[in-house]
Amino acid sequence: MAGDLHDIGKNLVAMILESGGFKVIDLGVDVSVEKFVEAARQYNPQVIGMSALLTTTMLAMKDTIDALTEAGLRQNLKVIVGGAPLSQEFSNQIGADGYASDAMTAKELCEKLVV
Ligand code: B12
Repeated sequence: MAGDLHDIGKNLVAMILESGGFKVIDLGVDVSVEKFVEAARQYNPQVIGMSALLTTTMLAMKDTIDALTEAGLRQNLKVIVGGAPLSQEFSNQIGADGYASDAMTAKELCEKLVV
């Protein structure tokens, strides 16, 4: 997320997803709302995953989901979120399609969401 430089968890999730056969496009760290929207347009992904380790940066997740909806990109797109300060409850509150607390569960979640 914007302002967040933590990437160890994000990298683990990407690695486990790739090992599970998913093609992963890693946008890196400190990813702005605009960059997520631009990437959704460019790559037309089935799932977007957002990772936040700071309580301040997790707030940008809702802004990103709202911006994706406003851009008309939300219909066939699942949004999943994760990171140490998050919870299923927070995921529900911001209108995400799923939350996972670790990389293996993130892979299982993606498998469920893309069928
Ligand atoms: C390592 C670390 C750092 C490293 C990061 C190195 C790197 N390349 O990532 C460094 C030293 C750079 C760092 C910097 C800072 N950090 Co730091 N950091 C940590 C620490 C100790 C561990 C994080 C970590 O890597 N965990 C291991 C990984 C494997 O776990 P994870 O990230 O949670 O990921 C797993 C799951 O959450 C999930 N997951 C993660 N992402 C996603 C995404 C999706 C879609 C899904 C489904 C699942 C998922 O799967 C992952 C794998 O199992 C945490 C403490 C903690 N308990 O989390 C503090 C912590 C996150 N940091 C903190 C802080 C405050 C900072 C700094 C602001 C410190 C400072 N004053 O400079 C800066 C911020 C820099 C920035 N702008 O981002 C605080 C945040 C507090 C808060 N309330 O927000 C914490 C909680 C420490 C603390 N107790 O104070 N940090």
